[in-house]
Amino acid sequence: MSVVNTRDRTINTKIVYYGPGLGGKTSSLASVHQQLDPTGETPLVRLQTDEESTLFFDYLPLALGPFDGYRLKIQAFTVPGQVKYNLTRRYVLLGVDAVIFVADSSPSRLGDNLESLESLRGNLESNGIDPVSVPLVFQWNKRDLPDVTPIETLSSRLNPELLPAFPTCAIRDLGTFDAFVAATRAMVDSVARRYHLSNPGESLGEIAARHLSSRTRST
Ligand SMILES: Nc1nc2c(ncn2[C@@H]2O[C@H](COP(=O)(O)OP(=O)(O)OP(=O)(O)O)[C@@H](O)[C@H]2O)c(=O)[nH]1
Ligand SMILES: [Mg+2]
Repeated sequence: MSVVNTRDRTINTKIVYYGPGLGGKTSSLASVHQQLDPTGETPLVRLQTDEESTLFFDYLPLALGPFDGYRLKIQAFTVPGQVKYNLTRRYVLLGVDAVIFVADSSPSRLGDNLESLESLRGNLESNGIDPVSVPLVFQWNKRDLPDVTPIETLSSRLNPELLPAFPTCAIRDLGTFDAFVAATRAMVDSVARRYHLSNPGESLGEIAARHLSSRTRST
């Protein structure tokens, strides 16, 4: 759950990458990190990996602003996608403010994507969070593979509500940053509504999205 510190005007938030094992969550966060911080000033922390798979989580802290008098801190995490690590996933989801669901576009993984999305809803509910209240953004990852599930199919099976969705190729930095900006925008708007932080004209989410985008243009 986000915390707004009105004394030092800091908004603390948490974004979690969720999705089936080996779908590209770690690669997506690494891609965003690479685009925001090419020199690696703030390292991406990878807690325990086994070959490629995440066994605990990855973690990247980000600080933005000040804008409209506020500093925005984002803690970005990935969960381990392997089915057996559900308790860890539930733990990493504690206090989440927005989720980026990384779906694997390989046709053979459609069922795993569906199962993972179901587990996301179940884990949020177990943590006392109404899944509908958490901003959700989709990545249709691995679009570079020769054989992929059509986007219309992914969309109708996983995203019938037509939430923001981005075709991505995490290993080539395609689409990952746009997905992260969309999640940040929706998250900051949602936090602003919850804490009654208003801004005349442009929404705080829009301003945060603009600040994020300018971070990559200037580097
Ligand atoms: N072709 C292709 N391969 C990708 C893409 N994104 C990730 N991969 C590869 O898929 C494998 C798994 O990627 P990870 O980012 O580790 O996947 P993950 O979702 O973090 O996996 P877990 O930690 O087990 O949940 C790696 O070999 C990546 O290089 C992509 O867009 N295209
Ligand atoms: Mg991983």
